[in-house]
Amino acid sequence: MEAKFKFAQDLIRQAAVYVRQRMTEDLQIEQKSQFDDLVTNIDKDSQDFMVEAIQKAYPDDNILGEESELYADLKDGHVWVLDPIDGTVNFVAQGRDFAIMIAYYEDGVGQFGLIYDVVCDKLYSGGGEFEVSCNGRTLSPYQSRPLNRQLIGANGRMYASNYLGLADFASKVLGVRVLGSAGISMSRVLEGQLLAYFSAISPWDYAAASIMGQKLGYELLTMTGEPLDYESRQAVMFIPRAEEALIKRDIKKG
Ligand code: 2AM
Ligand code: CA
Repeated sequence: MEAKFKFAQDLIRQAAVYVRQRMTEDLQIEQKSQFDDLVTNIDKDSQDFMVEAIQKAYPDDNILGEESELYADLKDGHVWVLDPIDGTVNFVAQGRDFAIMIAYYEDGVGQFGLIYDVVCDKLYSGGGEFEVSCNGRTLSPYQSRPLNRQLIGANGRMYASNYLGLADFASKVLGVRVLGSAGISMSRVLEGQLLAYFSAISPWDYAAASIMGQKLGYELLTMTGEPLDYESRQAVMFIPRAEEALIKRDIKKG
């Protein structure tokens, strides 16, 4: 696994160099499911770049990627889960606060995850048999603090509509941050800077953070408290296991 983990770290750094080099080009922007669900030519090219490298190095492995027809079942053997740009709206509108993400599974068991904050040059990686670190600095497991001394991250629309009582819960914490990238938000949770993250996201948006979080005392559940299906887009919460009962008391069952 060591060699694969090293391969993934090298690959994500190369993909970041590739994206950074091309960021100044005129982007070709397309709308997917709705006006705020975007994809650019760089999302697609960055995914192709990673797919090509994985297929060359590991021809028998499967791929689940956001921007192509490569939709392997996450439980089907050796599977690479790719999000070539997480936070595409940030990428397009701000040129910052977007991430590249890779997760690797064997028979449905997460082996390691990587989140690369491209503009800040911060690589979060680890999980499974590997320590979770950011640019070589080991991250500590969650340490409990009072809720009213912590921030949460959330999807702006879900917060604004008080989805399942999210805004009510948010009134008990120090504040809400809407960062626009699931990967960057969840990396802040892993750092202990955000207590939790609430959003409606897909496997490629949460796989890497979920694997790393397991190691540091976090878990990813649907907002109604069930395990995820690892297939569709779902309303999820990425929370410390130690605060699960407290959070579930406030986030209402659907
Ligand atoms: P993406 O940029 O890879 O699509 C924005 O709130 C966060 O939610 C981003 O991490 C975004 O990932 C994710 N997201 C998932 N599905 C989305 C959708 N249909 N529309 C907008 N953002 C989506
Ligand atoms: Ca994406």
